Amino acid sequence: MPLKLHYFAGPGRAEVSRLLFTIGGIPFEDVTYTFATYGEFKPKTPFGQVPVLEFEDGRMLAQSGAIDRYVAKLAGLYPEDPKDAAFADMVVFHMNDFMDLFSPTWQMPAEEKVKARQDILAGKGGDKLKALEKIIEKAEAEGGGYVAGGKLSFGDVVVYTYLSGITSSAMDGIPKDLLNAYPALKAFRNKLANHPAIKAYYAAKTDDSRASYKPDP
Ligand SMILES: N[C@@H](CCC(=O)N[C@@H](CS)C(=O)NCC(=O)O)C(=O)O
Repeated sequence: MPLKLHYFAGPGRAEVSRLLFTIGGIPFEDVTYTFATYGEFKPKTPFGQVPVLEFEDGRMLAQSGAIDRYVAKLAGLYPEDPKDAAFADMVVFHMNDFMDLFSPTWQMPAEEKVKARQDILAGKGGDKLKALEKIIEKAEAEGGGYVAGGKLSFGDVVVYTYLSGITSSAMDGIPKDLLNAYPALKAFRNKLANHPAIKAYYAAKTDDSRASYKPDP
């Protein structure tokens, strides 16, 4: 029985785990909900939220950070060296901080949302992308092109997923060419998008929400 990953159909907070399973060649069941069907599953989850990873014995693991790290370990994508793991985590927490800046915008009316997101990118959000770009430039120059341990890890997959998601159709108000202002981030995202397993995964996806996850044209 494969592990079951429960979430909505869009990328959201389950996409990193989906990719880690895919890159690791680990079969899993991608159980997806609509807002209409989710209501029945919600009470079965530990915190009334998804994503949730369901084990063979029925136990449910919640919190995307815990699920991602567990799946990364299964897939051999969580660095074994504690220092490398800490540097991968550092980048992941930075990406979480970046996305958290946008949390208050989700419930805003359309016009206010667009303005708020543009303001974030002109301020703290842009600062965080610039800081990330320095890390990626250093990784390319000295770290074998990856954020930790000189090889692909869960940290890289998180950076790729968030950089792809920020310019997706789900993020109104963010210019779709945002990464043109951050050439190292653009090149890094495109490198990951061309990883054979990632590329094949998105080649099979036709939904609008995943168009920005594909390789650059
Ligand atoms: N910290 C949690 C947050 C989970 C979360 O906010 N899930 C949202 C979807 S992205 C959810 O379940 N919303 C529906 C609900 O709360 O009933 C995680 O990272 O897993």
